Amino acid sequence: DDEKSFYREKIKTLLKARNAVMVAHYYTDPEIQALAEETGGCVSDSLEMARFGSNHSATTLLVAGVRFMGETAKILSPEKTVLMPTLEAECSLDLGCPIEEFNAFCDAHPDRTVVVYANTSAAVKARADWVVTSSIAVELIEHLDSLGEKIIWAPDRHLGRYVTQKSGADVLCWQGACIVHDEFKTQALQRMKALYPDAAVLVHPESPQAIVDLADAVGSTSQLIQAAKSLPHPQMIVATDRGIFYKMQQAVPDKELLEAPTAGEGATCRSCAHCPWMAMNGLKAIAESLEFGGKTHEIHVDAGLREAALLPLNRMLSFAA
Ligand code: CIZ
Ligand code: SF4
Repeated sequence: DDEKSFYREKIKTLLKARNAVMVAHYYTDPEIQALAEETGGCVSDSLEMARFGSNHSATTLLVAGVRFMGETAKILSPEKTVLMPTLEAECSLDLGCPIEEFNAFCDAHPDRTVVVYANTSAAVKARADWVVTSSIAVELIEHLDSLGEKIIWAPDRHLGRYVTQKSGADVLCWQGACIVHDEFKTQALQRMKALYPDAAVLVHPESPQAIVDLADAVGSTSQLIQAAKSLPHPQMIVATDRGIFYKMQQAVPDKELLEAPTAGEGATCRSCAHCPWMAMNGLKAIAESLEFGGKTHEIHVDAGLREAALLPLNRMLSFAA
């Protein structure tokens, strides 16, 4: 692996030269998360990525994740240069909620408070009253419900259904889905539970209802890592992107982590639950983004949109604080 160590060294040198810090999502490949840790950056969920990036003294942020994470970093830190390994790393939730249609949806229900998931474009955030991540979604919807507010939730229908059930709030839901979590298969998971009777099942709420129903713990990425620590089970069947195994295994070195099955009958899946856009954040792409920056790697957000999107984002950060 000469090539990998070549790029790792190159990235370390370029990070220093550019006064840059790496912020990586839990779903990126293990070698990317390891490099972020080794170079003083952070590995976390999108909420913590946003916070870490805006508080850090570096003048350039290298965001290893998908586009909405780079946009969020830029909105919070307009004075910083925000680079991404590729500008083509999308998210099916973001893609499934185009601003024109979303505007029409909101316009049709002017009496509802608009809450959008972090996995959205800057334009959709700009239209929202609140931005949330899955780690604070239930709490925020409960809070708004207690104020008597009716809600529009977008874009993830599974997470929307989950927070609706948890909070009992009046929620009108956009029908988007995450292509990774949508693929977990109920019958295969039931068979796997039978095979591993001592295992706990950990599920991200972007998963279908029937998968959530089989869970011992449901939560955001950081909450699932916490659950792996606090549950007594020696094995964990995990229904979220397998990128999470890197930090989860650090947290529970003595426990066995198993991927929840996605496709196919019977057999457990060894390589399905991984976001193809997260996987675009390779070492070579990171090195190139730091070396060349500019057109192909730098995130820009229109000034008007930025100002409008900053409001609901800051609300999220204050609510989560
Ligand atoms: O599924 C995702 O992309 C997640 C979990 C994003 C986040 O909030 O960290
Ligand atoms: Fe989007 Fe799903 Fe990929 Fe997360 S895992 S970035 S929600 S497509």
